[in-house]
Amino acid sequence: MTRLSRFDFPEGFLFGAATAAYQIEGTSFGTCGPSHWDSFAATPGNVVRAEDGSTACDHYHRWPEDLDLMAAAGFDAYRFSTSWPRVMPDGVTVNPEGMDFYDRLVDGMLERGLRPFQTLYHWDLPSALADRGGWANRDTCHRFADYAEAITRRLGDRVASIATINEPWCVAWLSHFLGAHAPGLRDIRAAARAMHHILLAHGLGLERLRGITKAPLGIVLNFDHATPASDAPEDLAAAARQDAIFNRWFIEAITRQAYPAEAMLGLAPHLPEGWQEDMATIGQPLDWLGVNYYTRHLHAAAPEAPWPSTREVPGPLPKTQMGWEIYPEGLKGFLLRLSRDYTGDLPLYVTENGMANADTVEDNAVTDAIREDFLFAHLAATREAIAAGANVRGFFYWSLLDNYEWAEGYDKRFGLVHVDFASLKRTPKSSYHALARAIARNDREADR
Ligand code: IFM
Repeated sequence: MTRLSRFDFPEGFLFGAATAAYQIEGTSFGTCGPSHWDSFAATPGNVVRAEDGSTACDHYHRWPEDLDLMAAAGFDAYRFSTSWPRVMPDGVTVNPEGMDFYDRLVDGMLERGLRPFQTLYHWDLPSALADRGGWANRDTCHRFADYAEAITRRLGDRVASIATINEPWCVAWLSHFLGAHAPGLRDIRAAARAMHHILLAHGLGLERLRGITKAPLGIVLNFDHATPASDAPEDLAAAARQDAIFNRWFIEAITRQAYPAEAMLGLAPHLPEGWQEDMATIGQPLDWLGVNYYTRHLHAAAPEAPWPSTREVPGPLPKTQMGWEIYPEGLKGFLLRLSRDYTGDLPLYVTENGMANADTVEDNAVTDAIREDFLFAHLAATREAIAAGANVRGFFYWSLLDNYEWAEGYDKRFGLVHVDFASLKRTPKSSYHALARAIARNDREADR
């Protein structure tokens, strides 16, 4: 496979890696408040071995080493998230220790020439707000705007970019309808409310931040190619329903101030009263859009099941440790579809793309050739999308480090850098070195 380099991308294209607070920091350090992920993980059956984020990668103490790894690889930017319960342990009251931590972290990035790409909400909802109904409760949207304002008043003069929410589909559907993530509900009414409220939180957050920071503001959506399991009309319709729920709901609300009819068929009866009046807030202009892409799924009709009456069918392609099919064409497809149908010239960033693999350390090294192939195939897909007209400005690999993979605990390794969760030792994998060579600005750097 051809291995692209920095010079195959437009001038100024940013290469980075991404992480999220709960997955790496260690919530037992630095007076971080409890979040719904702590209680979800403590409930038997939710998370592999009931693992949680209390230690994670101990990035709270080891961040200088982690940022050094980013800088040594030649990355331009680091996508991280700030933890709401660290900044406001009870969801509303500012914790100076939490603020100071992010202050040091952002300064640490700038000292190393890394542009800070901040995400405000990457799933760690303070327990105090979860207790009051979490994302099913409209009030949480206003509390989010307060948190967004407080942290931005502290960091907004230095961060290069702010995303309000990471992957609203996961926050809402995966967590309130499929029950796979905190709070683990399987309730269509709560799901419909969360589908709307998470977008309202985004809109209220944007409103608050305009004027207090010059950082470009956006949101990070995830997309999963909905492939019909067959050419049968019922399967085509099933895939279209899944596409509407997963891939169209959020982007259409943001860019068209409307929800797709195929999804409204099941969700409209459960939306909060007066939802229409929020659509202008939700659809405020963005400065950029983040695109997270991993895989595709095959969908078939399941007429015996309640709406959306679909089931997943295993696909034939090679799979990652997550069991996700490797399908780089989907990334190119989404970048072009988004540009064509929704975003036009708005800057797009691939804010997450990566794979889990059962990596092991041998002789102090990790060879993950399969991840190298995955990475370069998705970089090639990104470049093809750019050549076909998509305005893509950067690519962030998920993740810098092996980390807490939510309901999968620490089993699934997505990192460019291996983490031994007993000793917390970091070992850069061959994919880290391959990417560092690809993005080196000159030969001397490449030889490092
Ligand atoms: O680990 C997650 C991340 O938190 C959000 N996007 C997908 C990743 C892999 O599942």
